[in-house]
Amino acid sequence: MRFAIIGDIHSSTNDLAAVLKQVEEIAPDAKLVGTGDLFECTISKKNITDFKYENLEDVMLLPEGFREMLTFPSIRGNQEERIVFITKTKDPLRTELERLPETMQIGEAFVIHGHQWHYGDNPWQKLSPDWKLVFFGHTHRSEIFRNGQPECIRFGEEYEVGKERVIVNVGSVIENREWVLYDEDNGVIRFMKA
Ligand SMILES: [Mn+2]
Repeated sequence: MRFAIIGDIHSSTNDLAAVLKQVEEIAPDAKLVGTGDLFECTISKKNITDFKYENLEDVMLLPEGFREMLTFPSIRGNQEERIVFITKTKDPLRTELERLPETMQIGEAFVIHGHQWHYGDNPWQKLSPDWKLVFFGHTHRSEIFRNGQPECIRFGEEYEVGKERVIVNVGSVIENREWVLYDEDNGVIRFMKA
């Protein structure tokens, strides 16, 4: 099976449309998987108090037609966590966000947003040793680490996965229009940019 791994969309309709179009052209069979931060929270981290908002529109960007484009399963990012934390409403969207899992397994690989470790930490420090292949996002920068060593990113080229420990940052949809195609059967990934 092939997976198109996309995340850090931050409510950007145009960027998501461009990426989905490229996925459809290059890998129409691929299963879409989200790495979190689908939505943009408009209340910054430093402005969080005990106050609970009752309207989701007051704390997040919900452009027209955007939600309809989110047809794929996703884990949660720090944006979704913040939106849930600062709101109190029966809006079904809040319940949906609250229920997004923290991690997901796709084939042999694991998906996690990446805000769980502090900036500057080695991302693999806090990961289970059983997680040999990990996809994450959060920093909006495409990266690959093989046995802890960073490698140069070349878009469109294949990287072997499945033998050593490989940790992959899939980049961001917002602004960069980056995503990763994971071909489970052939044990390769490809960094993509629409
Ligand atoms: Mn994030």
